[in-house]
Amino acid sequence: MRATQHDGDQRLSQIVTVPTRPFEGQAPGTSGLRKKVKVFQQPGYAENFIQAVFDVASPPPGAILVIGGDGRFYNRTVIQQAIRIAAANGYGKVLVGKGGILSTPAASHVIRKYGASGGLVLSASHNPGGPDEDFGIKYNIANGGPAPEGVTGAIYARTKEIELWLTVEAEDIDLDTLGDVHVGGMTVSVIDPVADYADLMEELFDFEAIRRMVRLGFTMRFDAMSAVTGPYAVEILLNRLGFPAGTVVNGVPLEDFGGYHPDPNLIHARELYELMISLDAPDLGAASDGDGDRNLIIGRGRFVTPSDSLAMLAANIQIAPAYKGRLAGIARSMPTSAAADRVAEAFGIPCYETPTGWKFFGNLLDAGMATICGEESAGTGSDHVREKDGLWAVLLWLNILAVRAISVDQLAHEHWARFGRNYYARHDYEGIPTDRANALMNDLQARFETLRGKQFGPLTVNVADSFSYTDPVDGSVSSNQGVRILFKDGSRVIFRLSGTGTQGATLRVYLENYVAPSGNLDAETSVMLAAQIAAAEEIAQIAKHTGRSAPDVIT
Ligand code: VG1
Ligand code: CO
Repeated sequence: MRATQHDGDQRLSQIVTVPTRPFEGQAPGTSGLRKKVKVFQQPGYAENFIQAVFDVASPPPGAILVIGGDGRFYNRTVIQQAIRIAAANGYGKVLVGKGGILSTPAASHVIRKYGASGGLVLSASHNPGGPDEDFGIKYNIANGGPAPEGVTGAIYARTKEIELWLTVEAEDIDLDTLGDVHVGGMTVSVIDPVADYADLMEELFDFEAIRRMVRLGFTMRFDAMSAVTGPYAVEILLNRLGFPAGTVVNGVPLEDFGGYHPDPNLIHARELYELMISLDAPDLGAASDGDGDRNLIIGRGRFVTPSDSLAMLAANIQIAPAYKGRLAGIARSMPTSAAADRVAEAFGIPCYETPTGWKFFGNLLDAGMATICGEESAGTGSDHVREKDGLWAVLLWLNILAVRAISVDQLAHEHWARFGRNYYARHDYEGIPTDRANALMNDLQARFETLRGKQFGPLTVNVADSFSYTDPVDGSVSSNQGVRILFKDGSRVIFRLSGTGTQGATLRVYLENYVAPSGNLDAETSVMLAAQIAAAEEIAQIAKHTGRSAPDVIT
């Protein structure tokens, strides 16, 4: 594993120092550095960032680095650059997925399994791909999870003062052939991107119970959205679980995702949704995003919101073999509905509320304080890796349905009848001029005092503040994580600006209204949220600030 002395000499002799100047705006956002491909194509842009990552990571000699991406346009180019820069920066070994492919959760697993010091995950996730679309680079640390804010902050600081990057003179490697090659003094292993991950899934879940359910006629459609999960879904759902061909659609990863947004929600996975509410609906419909860490769950005639999915999975997770008797705690991001809190309360376990972004779950998972985590944006995961995991969530649903022999719709109704229902929606206003979005948020922040006690239709403001989080493990504080308007009746509206967009600003408005088990559990979401929607407009003056009268996307 370690570079030999001889290799070391060879490496030193081949190192090339390239002078450079800082690029502006290389601050990692909610999930890594995301920009248009054209921005990444500027000479030195990706190299600067990768060098800044390695400067901060300062790998011990011989360290292992994992590299993989979601297969989008420009993935292969950056992988070749990253391999050479890694060789010049003293890494002993790079593990790279064949074809440059590694889903985000698979990359997390590979980092953990092979004791890597970290990894580069090349993805802009749910953002569209192609020469005129988006690319991204994220650094994950040795626990397999996204670098925490202390590290991303240091990387950003480094990009502002960088003067040179290191590389080696070497040809591109063949990414499509499994096996070892050498670059400088470093070994590059091209690995099967699917096998380790599929094995892990088989350890966690009762595959035999799912196979039996399939034999008894359970049907499913999984839409891989022409993104990275295709090969994983084919191996796991078809080869290992026995679902028939045709179960996985859009299963071949494409560099531009077929021109669509690989975002598994009711807008971008419209076709799946329409199938699921039709007479021909299979028992389960599911989809995943560009890099395979999100999941969409739709039962026959029943869409499950991601917030509800987290709560329902938490309530049933101990059915899966790997989680039997070990649900230590639940964690959710602040804008995610409080449905999971009610499960935690009933089970007598803690529920943690973190800022948006998976990096905030890492410490809780490492410390064994949380077993399952989730976000309203279709991310669910557990302590099996340190990323959210789309197929994992689908398999946990399958395991639960197989053992309990009930439908998604039945499970949802049973859950609401016990815990009540958190009606929930997110309204996104995309591509707003940044100064206008900032003005809206600043106006809100300036009015916290006057908002308290004020009435908006049937709602009275109880709390108006800016969410701040103190990590219970390392004590680090993250402030300014979204504006919260909590009403006296327990409903709420949250405002925050997206940290993953690449064009202008995206305003996200999160709306939630809780109904107890004795209330109306089968109403239309938009009706149940009408008062909160009206209050959000009145409080934030969205139309005045943005010139928009309606959101672009409702999820
Ligand atoms: C969005 C989601 C957030 C998620 C992040 C990365 O961030 O809201 O919950 O963790 O995307 O997901 P933002 O800052 O745009 O709201 V992924 O699947 O795009 O890596
Ligand atoms: Co993603």
